[in-house]
Amino acid sequence: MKQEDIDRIAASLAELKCKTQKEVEEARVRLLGKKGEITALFEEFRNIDRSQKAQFGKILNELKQKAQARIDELRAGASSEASKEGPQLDLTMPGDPMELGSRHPVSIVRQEIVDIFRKFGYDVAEGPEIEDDYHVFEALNFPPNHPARDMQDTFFVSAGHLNPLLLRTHTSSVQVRTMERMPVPIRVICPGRVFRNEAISARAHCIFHQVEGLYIDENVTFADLKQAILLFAREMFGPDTEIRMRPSYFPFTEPSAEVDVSCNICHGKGCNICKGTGWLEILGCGMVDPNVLEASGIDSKRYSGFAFGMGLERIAMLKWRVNDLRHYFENDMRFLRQFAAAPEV
Ligand code: 2U9
Repeated sequence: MKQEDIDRIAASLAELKCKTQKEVEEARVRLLGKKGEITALFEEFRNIDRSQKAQFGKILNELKQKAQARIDELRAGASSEASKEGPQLDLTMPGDPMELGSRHPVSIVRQEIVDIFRKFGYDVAEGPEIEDDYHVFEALNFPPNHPARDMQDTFFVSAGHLNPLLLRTHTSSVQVRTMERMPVPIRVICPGRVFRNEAISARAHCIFHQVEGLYIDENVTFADLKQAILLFAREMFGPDTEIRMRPSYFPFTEPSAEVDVSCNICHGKGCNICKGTGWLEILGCGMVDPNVLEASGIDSKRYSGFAFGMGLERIAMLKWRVNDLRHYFENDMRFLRQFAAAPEV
């Protein structure tokens, strides 16, 4: 190792000039890269006599630090010199477009349903997702040992006392709270998230969304219910839509029905969406059980009402022919981007 080599490199550092970032990088490689001049001196250093190690070690480390500092200095200068040479940034170029998000299919369907019922004169009400047993079950005429009250079906937040807290299994609790607070006549729809202790599959999820509706007044009949559902179905699925009602059972309505709409894909001929029947199930409904009215302080001799409920994921599946419910919860951009045509307003 020769002192003059070290001196030569040290002197060259002061002389070193670079205009562009590329030149700085080349200089760095020439000096400090794997095969650089300073790196080579460190290789040589390994073989020098022990007696000289302390002296050369110090000199070499200083040289390396100086070289690094000079490179850093040149790098900072190169960018400003480059901008002096001419504009690197063309301010007349169009900016990067802001990426717009898109509405989730469940939100799109919820908004459509809410808009339809708003037009019919319904108000929108919301309520807590963590509810008590009274508003989810007791006030809705669920018997004490109904299976929905079981741990297998409902997520409990606190158990063991008279009125445990739980995650609501339907938005009916919001209608109960509306009945407690608002005077009759009541016309309300309640969109919201609900929770059921179910195994996740293509057709079921432990979280999903509902819109439920309630109409209470004097002389409300099953004919009013049928007409309201028919008008809704025609607004939602097209003016040629027909409905049919099948008898059903819910603790909170009597009589109760499940409603199918005519399949707007095959128009009754039978396809794989309607499984060859020509009908698609979209909601459940019924006349509010007098016990439910009375539980919330409404005189069931004077007033009657109807109620209905639908699952939004199911309606969105029919609308866009989605075959697996899990797509709605996985936030896969390839799925969500397909609904980008309708930005949130
Ligand atoms: C009150 C009184 C009655 C709401 C109703 C249904 C029928 C129904 C299901 C549809 C699919 C739930 O999402 S789903 O699993 N709902 O079939 N819901 S009547 O009845 C009420 C609600 C509140 C005070």
